[in-house]
Amino acid sequence: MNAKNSVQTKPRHEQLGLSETAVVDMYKYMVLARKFDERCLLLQRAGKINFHVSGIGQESTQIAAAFALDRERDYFLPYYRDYGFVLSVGMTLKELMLSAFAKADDPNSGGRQMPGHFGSKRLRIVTGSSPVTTQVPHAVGVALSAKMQKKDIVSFVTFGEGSSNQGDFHEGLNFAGVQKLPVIFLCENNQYAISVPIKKQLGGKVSDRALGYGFPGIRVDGNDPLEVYRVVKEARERAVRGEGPTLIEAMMYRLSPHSTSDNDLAYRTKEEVDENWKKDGLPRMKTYLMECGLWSEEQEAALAEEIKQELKLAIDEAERASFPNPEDTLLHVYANDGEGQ
Ligand SMILES: Cc1ncc(C[n+]2csc(CCOP(=O)(O)OP(=O)(O)O)c2C)c(N)n1
Ligand SMILES: [Mg+2]
Repeated sequence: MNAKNSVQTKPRHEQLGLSETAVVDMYKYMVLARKFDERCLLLQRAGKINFHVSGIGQESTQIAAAFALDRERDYFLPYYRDYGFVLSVGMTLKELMLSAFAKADDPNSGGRQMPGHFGSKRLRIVTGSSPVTTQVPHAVGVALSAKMQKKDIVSFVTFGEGSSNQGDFHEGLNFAGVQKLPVIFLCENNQYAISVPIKKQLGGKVSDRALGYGFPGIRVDGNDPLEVYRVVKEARERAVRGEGPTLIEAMMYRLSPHSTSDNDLAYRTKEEVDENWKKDGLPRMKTYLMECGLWSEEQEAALAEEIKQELKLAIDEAERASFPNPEDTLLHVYANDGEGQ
């Protein structure tokens, strides 16, 4: 990612129609998501929260995608590593911490699902479930509804490359292709499905599968937020023009273990992980912004301090909040008054 292709040309974000504020905001969300994630790993090790599934290494794609969508109107079906995405569409640190601490006021599930199982009526984040890939046909259903109601919105769904081998993926993509639905399928290919490396998961490219369903499939460097932004923006424009779905495969690397219950060095080497840290999108974006004169070390330090304070506040509030009542266990499981509020 170079700031300028040549002396004469405009910086890349300007070529893409991104304002200076927007491109700086993208980076701020990248740092916010990273710091949130690192803190959750520490909170889990300290015994304060039970479990965390990290999105470290995937933030560049998640945040760029959010910026390319209509964050006020589109529908979102993110998966469990998408902290960067949900923060970018308006979920607050406090809401995420209430979820991490499994508290009653967690807007995602009232503290009843694992953290990372996002859901927010306010933010049009459709609630997800633990069986991977179920969100894909759900997203297709949302897109069908948008088409029937002639709304110029899209449904956006993410999933891992391991999940792209589930039947739900193929059924969802086929139906979306037949009906030319306004849906964007984003595969966050982090090269592992728990302990199974990409070589043992896929004989070809995930993006090539789109051909069989009759719509474009694009592979992109997931550590290059401006490129991801470009591709998702184009996919959105196609979708609202009525030209149907797009499958995007963003290449990245899962820099953390699968979850806090996993020891990744049982199946991959430290050298391999270290090698992939060199491709991390965060320092790349920082360098880009500095080359454009939009960012400085002073701003970096101020941002880090600001996030530290915000995290402290969110953690204090989440720690003090109440756990769900045991008698509310079946709330939202069976139909009852007041559901879906
Ligand atoms: C249907 C189903 N099968 C298995 C699992 C257990 N499981 C949870 S995450 C995961 C790996 C998914 O890999 P991938 O789709 O590449 O996503 P990643 O975790 O790498 O982001 C598996 C097998 C599950 N949750 N649901
Ligand atoms: Mg994966």
